[in-house]
Amino acid sequence: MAKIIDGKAIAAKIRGEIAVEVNRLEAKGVKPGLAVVLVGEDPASKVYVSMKEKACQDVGIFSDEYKLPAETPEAELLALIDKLNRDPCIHGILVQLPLPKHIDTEKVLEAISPHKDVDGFHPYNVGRLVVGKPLFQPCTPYGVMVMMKEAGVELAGKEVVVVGRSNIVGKPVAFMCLQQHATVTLCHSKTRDLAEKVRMADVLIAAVGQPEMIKGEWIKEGAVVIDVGVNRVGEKKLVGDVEFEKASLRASAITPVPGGVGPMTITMLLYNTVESAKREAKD
Ligand code: NAP
Ligand code: LUD
Repeated sequence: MAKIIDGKAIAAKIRGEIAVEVNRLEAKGVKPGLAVVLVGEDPASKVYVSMKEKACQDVGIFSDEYKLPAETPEAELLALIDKLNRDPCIHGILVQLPLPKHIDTEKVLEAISPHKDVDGFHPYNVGRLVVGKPLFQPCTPYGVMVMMKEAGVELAGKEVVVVGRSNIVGKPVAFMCLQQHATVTLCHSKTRDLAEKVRMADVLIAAVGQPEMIKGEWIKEGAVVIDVGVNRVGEKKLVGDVEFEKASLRASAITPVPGGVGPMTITMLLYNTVESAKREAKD
Protein backbone atom coordinates (compact mmCIF):
# COMPACT_ATOMS: atom_id res chain seq x y z
CA MET A 1 0.00 0.00 0.00
CA ALA A 2 1.38 3.42 -0.97
CA LYS A 3 2.52 6.03 1.50
CA ILE A 4 0.36 9.17 1.24
CA ILE A 5 2.37 12.33 0.53
CA ASP A 6 0.40 14.79 2.67
CA GLY A 7 0.51 18.12 0.83
CA LYS A 8 -1.62 19.83 3.44
CA ALA A 9 0.81 18.90 6.23
CA ILE A 10 3.92 19.88 4.24
CA ALA A 11 2.22 23.15 3.27
CA ALA A 12 1.33 23.89 6.91
CA LYS A 13 4.95 23.33 8.00
CA ILE A 14 6.32 25.65 5.30
CA ARG A 15 3.67 28.31 5.98
CA GLY A 16 4.78 28.29 9.63
CA GLU A 17 8.36 28.98 8.49
CA ILE A 18 7.13 31.74 6.14
CA ALA A 19 5.21 33.41 9.00
CA VAL A 20 8.42 33.52 11.07
CA GLU A 21 10.28 35.06 8.14
CA VAL A 22 7.54 37.68 7.61
CA ASN A 23 7.80 38.63 11.30
CA ARG A 24 11.56 39.00 11.02
CA LEU A 25 11.15 41.25 7.94
CA GLU A 26 8.46 43.34 9.61
CA ALA A 27 10.79 44.03 12.52
CA LYS A 28 13.15 45.53 9.92
CA GLY A 29 10.35 47.66 8.44
CA VAL A 30 9.65 45.46 5.40
CA LYS A 31 6.06 44.27 4.83
CA PRO A 32 5.72 41.82 1.91
CA GLY A 33 2.78 42.76 -0.33
CA LEU A 34 0.89 40.75 -2.96
CA ALA A 35 -1.63 42.12 -5.47
CA VAL A 36 -4.24 39.56 -6.49
CA VAL A 37 -6.19 40.35 -9.66
CA LEU A 38 -9.33 38.45 -10.62
CA VAL A 39 -11.22 39.33 -13.81
CA GLY A 40 -14.71 37.90 -14.11
CA GLU A 41 -16.75 35.38 -12.20
CA ASP A 42 -15.22 31.95 -12.88
CA PRO A 43 -16.35 29.95 -9.81
CA ALA A 44 -13.14 27.91 -9.39
CA SER A 45 -11.00 31.07 -9.76
CA LYS A 46 -13.07 32.81 -7.07
CA VAL A 47 -12.41 29.90 -4.69
CA TYR A 48 -8.65 29.84 -5.40
CA VAL A 49 -8.30 33.62 -5.10
CA SER A 50 -10.07 33.72 -1.74
CA MET A 51 -7.87 30.84 -0.53
CA LYS A 52 -4.80 32.85 -1.59
CA GLU A 53 -6.00 35.98 0.21
CA LYS A 54 -6.67 34.05 3.40
CA ALA A 55 -3.28 32.34 3.19
CA CYS A 56 -1.62 35.78 2.92
CA GLN A 57 -3.45 37.02 6.02
CA ASP A 58 -2.49 33.88 7.96
CA VAL A 59 1.25 34.48 7.44
CA GLY A 60 1.14 38.30 7.66
CA ILE A 61 1.58 39.20 3.97
CA PHE A 62 -0.31 42.34 2.89
CA SER A 63 -2.77 41.38 0.14
CA ASP A 64 -4.34 43.93 -2.14
CA GLU A 65 -7.36 42.62 -4.03
CA TYR A 66 -8.67 43.74 -7.41
CA LYS A 67 -11.91 42.10 -8.50
CA LEU A 68 -12.78 43.38 -11.97
CA PRO A 69 -15.92 42.69 -14.02
CA ALA A 70 -15.70 40.15 -16.87
CA GLU A 71 -16.14 42.90 -19.48
CA THR A 72 -13.13 44.94 -18.26
CA PRO A 73 -11.25 46.21 -21.35
CA GLU A 74 -7.74 44.81 -21.84
CA ALA A 75 -6.30 48.34 -21.72
CA GLU A 76 -7.76 48.86 -18.25
CA LEU A 77 -6.16 45.65 -16.95
CA LEU A 78 -2.82 46.67 -18.50
CA ALA A 79 -3.10 50.10 -16.84
CA LEU A 80 -3.70 48.44 -13.45
CA ILE A 81 -0.64 46.21 -13.94
CA ASP A 82 1.43 49.25 -14.86
CA LYS A 83 0.34 50.97 -11.63
CA LEU A 84 1.15 47.87 -9.54
CA ASN A 85 4.54 47.49 -11.25
CA ARG A 86 5.44 50.96 -9.91
CA ASP A 87 3.90 50.53 -6.42
CA PRO A 88 6.70 50.05 -3.84
CA CYS A 89 4.30 48.33 -1.37
CA ILE A 90 3.67 45.53 -3.89
CA HIS A 91 6.31 42.79 -4.28
CA GLY A 92 4.18 40.29 -6.17
CA ILE A 93 1.48 40.56 -8.84
CA LEU A 94 -0.82 37.65 -9.55
CA VAL A 95 -3.39 37.72 -12.34
CA GLN A 96 -5.55 34.64 -11.87
CA LEU A 97 -6.04 32.55 -15.04
CA PRO A 98 -8.02 31.90 -17.15
CA LEU A 99 -8.82 35.44 -18.35
CA PRO A 100 -11.99 36.30 -20.32
CA LYS A 101 -11.68 35.55 -24.05
CA HIS A 102 -11.44 39.18 -25.23
CA ILE A 103 -8.18 39.63 -23.27
CA ASP A 104 -4.82 38.53 -24.70
CA THR A 105 -3.33 36.46 -21.86
CA GLU A 106 0.22 36.54 -23.23
CA LYS A 107 0.16 40.32 -23.48
CA VAL A 108 -1.05 40.61 -19.87
CA LEU A 109 1.57 38.19 -18.49
CA GLU A 110 4.32 40.04 -20.37
CA ALA A 111 3.16 43.34 -18.88
CA ILE A 112 3.92 42.16 -15.34
CA SER A 113 7.39 43.19 -14.20
CA PRO A 114 9.57 40.02 -14.21
CA HIS A 115 10.74 41.16 -10.75
CA LYS A 116 7.17 41.00 -9.37
CA ASP A 117 6.12 37.95 -11.37
CA VAL A 118 5.48 35.62 -8.40
CA ASP A 119 3.60 33.20 -10.71
CA GLY A 120 6.74 32.76 -12.82
CA PHE A 121 4.76 33.00 -16.07
CA HIS A 122 6.64 35.91 -17.73
CA PRO A 123 8.83 34.70 -20.64
CA TYR A 124 11.87 36.12 -18.81
CA ASN A 125 11.22 33.81 -15.85
CA VAL A 126 10.37 30.89 -18.15
CA GLY A 127 13.72 31.41 -19.91
CA ARG A 128 15.59 31.62 -16.61
CA LEU A 129 14.02 28.31 -15.58
CA VAL A 130 14.93 26.61 -18.86
CA VAL A 131 18.59 27.66 -18.64
CA GLY A 132 18.73 26.41 -15.04
CA LYS A 133 19.03 29.85 -13.40
CA PRO A 134 15.53 30.40 -12.02
CA LEU A 135 14.35 33.70 -10.54
CA PHE A 136 10.64 33.05 -9.84
CA GLN A 137 9.50 29.46 -10.32
CA PRO A 138 5.83 28.80 -11.14
CA CYS A 139 3.96 27.83 -7.99
CA THR A 140 2.36 24.49 -8.88
CA PRO A 141 5.47 22.82 -10.35
CA TYR A 142 7.62 24.37 -7.62
CA GLY A 143 5.22 22.90 -5.05
CA VAL A 144 5.51 19.49 -6.71
CA MET A 145 9.32 19.63 -6.46
CA VAL A 146 9.25 20.68 -2.79
CA MET A 147 6.77 17.88 -1.98
CA MET A 148 9.00 15.29 -3.62
CA LYS A 149 12.02 16.62 -1.74
CA GLU A 150 10.13 16.48 1.57
CA ALA A 151 9.02 12.92 0.79
CA GLY A 152 12.64 11.88 0.08
CA VAL A 153 12.09 11.17 -3.64
CA GLU A 154 15.49 11.10 -5.38
CA LEU A 155 15.24 12.07 -9.08
CA ALA A 156 18.76 11.60 -10.48
CA GLY A 157 18.73 8.91 -13.17
CA LYS A 158 15.01 8.17 -12.72
CA GLU A 159 12.42 7.86 -15.49
CA VAL A 160 9.96 10.72 -14.96
CA VAL A 161 6.82 10.71 -17.09
CA VAL A 162 4.80 13.94 -17.17
CA VAL A 163 1.30 13.82 -18.69
CA GLY A 164 0.15 17.29 -19.81
CA ARG A 165 2.25 20.04 -21.45
CA SER A 166 0.61 23.28 -20.30
CA ASN A 167 2.73 26.35 -19.63
CA ILE A 168 1.42 26.40 -16.04
CA VAL A 169 2.25 22.83 -15.02
CA GLY A 170 3.47 20.19 -17.49
CA LYS A 171 6.24 22.07 -19.32
CA PRO A 172 7.85 23.76 -16.29
CA VAL A 173 7.72 20.63 -14.09
CA ALA A 174 9.42 18.67 -16.89
CA PHE A 175 12.31 21.19 -16.96
CA MET A 176 12.58 21.17 -13.17
CA CYS A 177 12.87 17.36 -13.15
CA LEU A 178 15.45 17.53 -15.95
CA GLN A 179 17.45 19.99 -13.84
CA GLN A 180 17.40 17.35 -11.06
CA HIS A 181 18.95 14.86 -13.56
CA ALA A 182 15.87 12.77 -14.30
CA THR A 183 15.20 11.37 -17.79
CA VAL A 184 11.96 13.07 -18.72
CA THR A 185 9.16 12.01 -21.08
CA LEU A 186 6.54 14.70 -21.72
CA CYS A 187 3.17 13.34 -22.91
CA HIS A 188 0.09 15.11 -24.29
CA SER A 189 -3.12 14.48 -26.22
CA LYS A 190 -1.27 13.35 -29.38
CA THR A 191 0.98 10.88 -27.53
CA ARG A 192 0.61 7.35 -28.91
CA ASP A 193 -0.02 4.60 -26.35
CA LEU A 194 -0.04 6.64 -23.18
CA ALA A 195 -0.41 3.47 -21.06
CA GLU A 196 2.93 2.19 -22.35
CA LYS A 197 4.66 5.50 -21.47
CA VAL A 198 3.13 5.58 -17.99
CA ARG A 199 4.24 1.98 -17.35
CA MET A 200 7.91 3.09 -17.67
CA ALA A 201 7.59 5.78 -15.00
CA ASP A 202 9.56 5.62 -11.75
CA VAL A 203 7.84 8.96 -11.07
CA LEU A 204 4.54 9.87 -12.73
CA ILE A 205 3.35 13.49 -12.73
CA ALA A 206 -0.22 13.83 -14.00
CA ALA A 207 -1.53 17.26 -15.07
CA VAL A 208 -4.22 16.50 -17.62
CA GLY A 209 -7.53 17.75 -16.24
CA GLN A 210 -9.44 14.52 -17.02
CA PRO A 211 -10.97 12.77 -14.01
CA GLU A 212 -9.19 9.46 -13.25
CA MET A 213 -8.03 9.01 -16.87
CA ILE A 214 -4.75 7.40 -15.74
CA LYS A 215 -5.56 3.84 -14.77
CA GLY A 216 -4.23 2.18 -11.64
CA GLU A 217 -3.02 -0.83 -13.62
CA TRP A 218 -0.68 1.39 -15.71
CA ILE A 219 1.36 2.30 -12.63
CA LYS A 220 4.67 0.48 -12.24
CA GLU A 221 5.11 -1.41 -8.96
CA GLY A 222 6.86 0.95 -6.49
CA ALA A 223 6.42 4.13 -8.57
CA VAL A 224 5.85 7.59 -7.06
CA VAL A 225 2.60 9.21 -8.26
CA ILE A 226 2.08 12.98 -8.17
CA ASP A 227 -1.48 13.91 -9.15
CA VAL A 228 -1.86 17.58 -10.04
CA GLY A 229 -5.37 17.20 -11.47
CA VAL A 230 -8.26 18.85 -9.64
CA ASN A 231 -11.50 17.76 -11.30
CA ARG A 232 -14.96 18.40 -9.99
CA VAL A 233 -17.35 15.48 -10.49
CA GLY A 234 -21.00 15.87 -9.54
CA GLU A 235 -21.91 18.56 -7.05
CA LYS A 236 -19.07 18.50 -4.55
CA LYS A 237 -16.63 15.63 -5.15
CA LEU A 238 -13.06 16.40 -6.26
CA VAL A 239 -10.94 13.76 -7.97
CA GLY A 240 -7.49 13.74 -9.53
CA ASP A 241 -6.31 12.61 -12.96
CA VAL A 242 -5.26 9.21 -11.56
CA GLU A 243 -7.42 6.35 -10.23
CA PHE A 244 -6.33 6.89 -6.64
CA GLU A 245 -7.45 3.66 -4.95
CA LYS A 246 -6.14 1.33 -7.66
CA ALA A 247 -2.89 3.28 -8.11
CA SER A 248 -2.31 3.16 -4.33
CA LEU A 249 -2.09 -0.64 -4.49
CA ARG A 250 0.94 -0.44 -6.81
CA ALA A 251 2.67 2.89 -6.02
CA SER A 252 5.20 3.34 -3.21
CA ALA A 253 3.96 6.90 -2.58
CA ILE A 254 1.06 8.96 -3.92
CA THR A 255 -0.46 12.43 -3.47
CA PRO A 256 -4.19 12.70 -2.65
CA VAL A 257 -6.76 15.05 -4.21
CA PRO A 258 -7.73 17.22 -2.41
CA GLY A 259 -4.95 17.83 0.10
CA GLY A 260 -2.04 17.11 -2.23
CA VAL A 261 -0.56 19.55 -4.73
CA GLY A 262 -3.27 22.25 -4.28
CA PRO A 263 -2.16 23.50 -0.85
CA MET A 264 1.47 23.48 -2.05
CA THR A 265 0.62 25.83 -4.94
CA ILE A 266 -0.64 28.47 -2.57
CA THR A 267 2.31 27.96 -0.22
CA MET A 268 4.84 28.56 -2.98
CA LEU A 269 3.01 31.76 -3.93
CA LEU A 270 3.55 33.02 -0.37
CA TYR A 271 7.17 31.87 -0.54
CA ASN A 272 7.81 33.68 -3.84
CA THR A 273 6.21 36.88 -2.51
CA VAL A 274 8.45 36.89 0.57
CA GLU A 275 11.53 36.14 -1.57
CA SER A 276 10.58 39.08 -3.79
CA ALA A 277 10.27 41.44 -0.80
CA LYS A 278 13.65 40.24 0.47
CA ARG A 279 15.32 40.82 -2.90
CA GLU A 280 13.78 44.29 -3.16
CA ALA A 281 14.96 45.17 0.37
CA LYS A 282 18.38 43.58 -0.35
CA ASP A 283 17.84 41.51 2.83
P1 NAP B 1 -4.51 22.36 -19.55
O1 NAP B 1 -3.91 23.67 -19.89
O2 NAP B 1 -5.91 22.05 -19.96
O3 NAP B 1 -3.55 21.23 -20.16
C1 NAP B 1 -3.91 19.89 -20.15
C2 NAP B 1 -2.83 19.07 -20.82
O4 NAP B 1 -3.23 17.70 -20.79
C3 NAP B 1 -2.59 19.44 -22.28
O5 NAP B 1 -1.21 19.44 -22.56
C4 NAP B 1 -3.29 18.32 -23.06
O6 NAP B 1 -2.66 18.00 -24.27
C5 NAP B 1 -3.15 17.16 -22.11
N1 NAP B 1 -4.21 16.18 -22.31
C6 NAP B 1 -5.55 16.40 -22.35
N2 NAP B 1 -6.20 15.25 -22.57
C7 NAP B 1 -5.26 14.28 -22.66
C8 NAP B 1 -5.31 12.88 -22.91
N3 NAP B 1 -6.46 12.24 -23.08
N4 NAP B 1 -4.14 12.22 -22.95
C9 NAP B 1 -2.97 12.84 -22.76
N5 NAP B 1 -2.87 14.16 -22.53
C10 NAP B 1 -3.99 14.87 -22.49
O7 NAP B 1 -4.47 22.07 -18.00
P2 NAP B 1 -3.51 22.57 -16.79
O8 NAP B 1 -3.76 23.98 -16.54
O9 NAP B 1 -2.12 22.10 -16.99
O10 NAP B 1 -4.18 21.72 -15.62
C11 NAP B 1 -4.20 20.31 -15.61
C12 NAP B 1 -4.96 19.83 -14.38
O11 NAP B 1 -4.27 20.25 -13.23
C13 NAP B 1 -6.38 20.39 -14.22
O12 NAP B 1 -7.18 19.40 -13.57
C14 NAP B 1 -6.19 21.57 -13.30
O13 NAP B 1 -7.36 21.86 -12.54
C15 NAP B 1 -5.11 21.05 -12.41
N6 NAP B 1 -4.27 22.10 -11.77
C16 NAP B 1 -4.07 21.97 -10.46
C17 NAP B 1 -3.25 22.86 -9.81
C18 NAP B 1 -2.98 22.68 -8.37
O14 NAP B 1 -2.48 23.57 -7.74
N7 NAP B 1 -3.28 21.53 -7.80
C19 NAP B 1 -2.65 23.91 -10.53
C20 NAP B 1 -2.87 24.01 -11.89
C21 NAP B 1 -3.68 23.07 -12.51
P3 NAP B 1 -2.55 19.05 -25.52
O15 NAP B 1 -1.47 19.99 -25.15
O16 NAP B 1 -2.16 18.15 -26.66
O17 NAP B 1 -3.89 19.65 -25.66
N1 LUD C 1 -3.71 31.26 -12.32
C1 LUD C 1 -3.32 29.39 -10.87
N2 LUD C 1 -5.19 29.43 -12.33
C2 LUD C 1 -5.59 28.06 -11.97
N3 LUD C 1 -7.05 22.97 -4.22
C3 LUD C 1 -4.06 27.89 -9.10
C4 LUD C 1 -5.08 26.01 -7.82
C5 LUD C 1 -5.16 25.87 -5.40
N4 LUD C 1 -2.19 33.01 -12.36
C6 LUD C 1 -2.57 31.83 -11.88
O1 LUD C 1 -3.75 28.62 -8.15
O2 LUD C 1 -1.31 29.38 -9.68
C7 LUD C 1 -2.08 29.97 -10.46
N5 LUD C 1 -1.77 31.20 -10.97
N6 LUD C 1 -3.80 28.18 -10.38
N7 LUD C 1 -4.70 26.68 -9.01
C8 LUD C 1 -5.01 26.20 -10.36
C9 LUD C 1 -4.49 27.25 -11.29
C10 LUD C 1 -4.09 30.05 -11.85
C11 LUD C 1 -5.74 24.79 -7.85
C12 LUD C 1 -6.12 24.12 -6.70
C13 LUD C 1 -5.82 24.67 -5.45
C14 LUD C 1 -4.79 26.53 -6.55
C15 LUD C 1 -6.22 24.00 -4.16
O3 LUD C 1 -5.79 24.39 -3.11
C16 LUD C 1 -7.49 22.25 -3.06
C17 LUD C 1 -6.76 20.92 -2.96
O4 LUD C 1 -6.33 20.41 -4.02
O5 LUD C 1 -6.65 20.39 -1.85
C18 LUD C 1 -8.96 21.94 -3.17
C19 LUD C 1 -9.82 23.16 -3.15
C20 LUD C 1 -10.69 23.22 -4.40
O6 LUD C 1 -11.89 23.46 -4.27
O7 LUD C 1 -10.14 23.04 -5.51
